[in-house]
Amino acid sequence: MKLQEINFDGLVGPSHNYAGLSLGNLAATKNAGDTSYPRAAALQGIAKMRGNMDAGLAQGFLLPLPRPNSRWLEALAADETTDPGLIAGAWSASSMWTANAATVSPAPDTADGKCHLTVANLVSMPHRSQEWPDTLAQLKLAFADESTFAVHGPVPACFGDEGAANHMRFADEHGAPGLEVFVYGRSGGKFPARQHEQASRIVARKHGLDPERVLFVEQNPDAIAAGAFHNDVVAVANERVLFTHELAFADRQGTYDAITAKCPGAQVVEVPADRVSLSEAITSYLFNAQLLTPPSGEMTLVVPEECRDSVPVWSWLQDMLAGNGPIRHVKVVDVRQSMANGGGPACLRLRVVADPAKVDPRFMLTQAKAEAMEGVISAYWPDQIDATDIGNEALADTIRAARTKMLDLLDLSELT
Ligand code: SUG
Repeated sequence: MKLQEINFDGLVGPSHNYAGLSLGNLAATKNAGDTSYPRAAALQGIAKMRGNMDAGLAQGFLLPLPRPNSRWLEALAADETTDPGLIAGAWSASSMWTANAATVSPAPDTADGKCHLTVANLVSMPHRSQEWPDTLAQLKLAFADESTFAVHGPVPACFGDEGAANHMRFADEHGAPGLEVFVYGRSGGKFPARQHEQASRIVARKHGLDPERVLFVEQNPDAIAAGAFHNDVVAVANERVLFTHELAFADRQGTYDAITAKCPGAQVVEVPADRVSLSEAITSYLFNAQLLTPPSGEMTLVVPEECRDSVPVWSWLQDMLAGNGPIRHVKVVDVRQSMANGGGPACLRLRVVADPAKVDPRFMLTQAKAEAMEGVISAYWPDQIDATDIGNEALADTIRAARTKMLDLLDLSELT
């Protein structure tokens, strides 16, 4: 059995819109009320997936959830007097950011030798708290092989859990036993700390991780206050490499020391604050990059276009490439529609280390399937959504019909 890293990207849903629902996510609040372009957004996402497949990497996807979410509107007893922010929540396409779908512990790390996934409860943001039941249904389908996978329900709602966005894994190679690092925030700052320490500890216990190969690390409160609402906005790991902003963790040196003690050979690529400020890191999403090992073995950082637009970030990246560090290539992708809601290349994917043959093939991407999906998107995804369109019944029908067409194409109508 060959374990590989498979990236499951969230297909951007036909209801993609900018409603400014996430306090502490500066891009989302800044762009509140702007016109969104769901068709372009979904095509940008597919292009990113295609690029990673071209590089020889295994690629999967997860589908948009039913939106507007009638079950959620019913639970809110929504009517014409209801706060528009709540109605917009029912329309949110936020499940596209699959880094928040679940936390994943690959088989080499767990006591029973299965790959464990715990769906994230996402309780910190009302519009995201409605995601988990439909996400769980999808995970149970994609990872139905019970001899390989164990899919868990969410941790208790009193502890916010935002999934893999606050989880890093270090290993000599993806299929080897790893060190799992859970990053949590402490509340009390001006923005919500979305990952609770207890949620991380519960996930680690449920997954049967060896306490000797787990770390719980606090996020720097200054990073949360600057807009790093998830740790993956300021740090990303791949195999033995940690690519991080200097100010990502509350105890910078203590965190690096603990990682290198438990994962000898770990390398820290740190970007100093005097080269790239926290604010520049958050606007450019330098760290919300995919750090990938293609078959060539040359580690590649997949960054959003916004990094090339930033003089300090681009110049730091050029200096990094000119040196002899472990990250050998930088690839730029256009995910501007997602970025405007605070979701970069890394937010859009959930990493699962597993044998691709054990995954339900309906969730695995091929170039031919990508082309067919692009056809459905081009024909049925709305071109644009203005703030005033949210709540419009005719548009709701268009959105539902578009999703149904995609489920039909992929033979996944049981997700209706
Ligand atoms: O939860 N944005 C998402 C972005 C998630 C990014 N994910 C990671 N960093 N892994 C969020 O804040 C905006 C939706 C709106 O405002 O309409 C939103 O939910």
